[in-house]
Amino acid sequence: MSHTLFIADLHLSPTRPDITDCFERFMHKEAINADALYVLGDLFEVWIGDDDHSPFHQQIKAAFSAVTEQGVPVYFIHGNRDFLIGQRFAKETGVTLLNELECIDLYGTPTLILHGDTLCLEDVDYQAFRRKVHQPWLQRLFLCLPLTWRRKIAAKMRAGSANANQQKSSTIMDVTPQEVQRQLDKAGVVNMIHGHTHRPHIHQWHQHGTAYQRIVLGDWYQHGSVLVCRQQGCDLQSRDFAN
Ligand code: OKV
Ligand code: MN
Repeated sequence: MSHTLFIADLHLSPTRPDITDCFERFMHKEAINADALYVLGDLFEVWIGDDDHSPFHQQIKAAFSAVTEQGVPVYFIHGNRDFLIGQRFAKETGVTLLNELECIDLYGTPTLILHGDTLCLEDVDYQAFRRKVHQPWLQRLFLCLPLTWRRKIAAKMRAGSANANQQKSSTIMDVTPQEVQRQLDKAGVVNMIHGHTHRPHIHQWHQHGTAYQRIVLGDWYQHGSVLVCRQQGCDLQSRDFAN
């Protein structure tokens, strides 16, 4: 019983070798020594199907295989970008896919883990987009298309969304506090870990005399961001790209 690692929002892509290098270093040097690794979504900037076997994807998958083959359990929750990661990816890497909301036992502390996009109810455009692309029939249809078509459709969708996001205020992009409380109360726990908002912080508050904690993971845009949890508690840390 040593420590458990959490990461999210790496947004890995072939255009950012600095992030990829930092991630590979993290996997080979750190994840290998952990009790478990949880990836809470948006590992990839783009995911259009497990059949996309580009050299870049093979390289990232190899990093996961190396860790799982050493006996370290690796768990993955979908983000809003890589929600199409499927059982084929899981089989190729040894990673276990989890549901969008899970309650885990973190050294005796029940903890709710999720990507975090489902907490941002004020971003109504995104919630509508999510409902659409999470329809199983639409996903099956999309995955039947040739990879070249899927690449084109995905690029068009990303270009459209980059435009829309420039207009949105920071409150709209953050979590809805009432939804955080509702999810915790529904699960009957007082601890939550998520990513998505790119605002790393350990929030603590009281409600009706009960102490609550919500840990937000950071993104990997300017440095790596890692949550290290032990029996005694959790620590939000960063990792330099240059090393
Ligand atoms: C991921 C986001 C693009 C946000 C398309 C059905 C449909 C899946 C898809 C295509 C796009 C993921 C898979 C991507 C996230 C965007 C733009 C905005 C806000 C269909 C199922 F509808 F075409 F049939 N996609 N890609 N966005 O490029 O990775 O999260 S993506
Ligand atoms: Mn996200």
